[in-house]
Amino acid sequence: MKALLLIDVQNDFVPGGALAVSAGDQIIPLLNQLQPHFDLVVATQDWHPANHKSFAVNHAGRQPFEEIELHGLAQVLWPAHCMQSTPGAELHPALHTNQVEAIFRKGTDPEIDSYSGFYDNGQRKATGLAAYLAGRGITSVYVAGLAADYCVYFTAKDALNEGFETFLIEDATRPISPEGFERAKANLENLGGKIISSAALLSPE
Ligand code: VGL
Ligand code: ZN
Repeated sequence: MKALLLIDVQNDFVPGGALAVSAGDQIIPLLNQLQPHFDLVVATQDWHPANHKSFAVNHAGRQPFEEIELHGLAQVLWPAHCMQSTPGAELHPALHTNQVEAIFRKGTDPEIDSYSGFYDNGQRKATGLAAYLAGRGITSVYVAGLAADYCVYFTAKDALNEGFETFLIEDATRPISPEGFERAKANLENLGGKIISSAALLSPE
């Protein structure tokens, strides 16, 4: 059984949003087209409290995109984004959600960031996504959404660790940094992940 994971397709990650990914909105029609090809569709939602420590504004004298150490982990400081119950945190209105059976929220603990849909960045707490997928009989996971070099990448990495056959749909994602995405793809392939194009799923065999 195959699951499509739609990662953080939220208003703040598209042009005009607080942490806009260049052309991030352009993948949404493809995400909609892909959904009927899967047994299960799940979404994640970055969902931060206003005092989240990944926000530069919560560190005196720090600017967005600086890197610090936070409780022993490297942390990029971000512009405040995806704050709980704000319009920026909502799933993008163009994303079809009728087939989305569950939404996993992450990044709720103010002390630790959470790029992956499976675990926080310190792998301390699980979101329950792995158990949910296993419970639904899923053996293959296809990852798409935003951003390619952060939440999509870390979700795919954890999916591999959790024993799922893992695919990253390269044209159904967009990166914050293109160089970062090139490194991420190479890492995933080294770990046994597969980088594919949506054409492999959409065109009849
Ligand atoms: C993300 C940075 C901070 C993402 C979330 O969805 O890729 N990136 N929070
Ligand atoms: Zn975030």
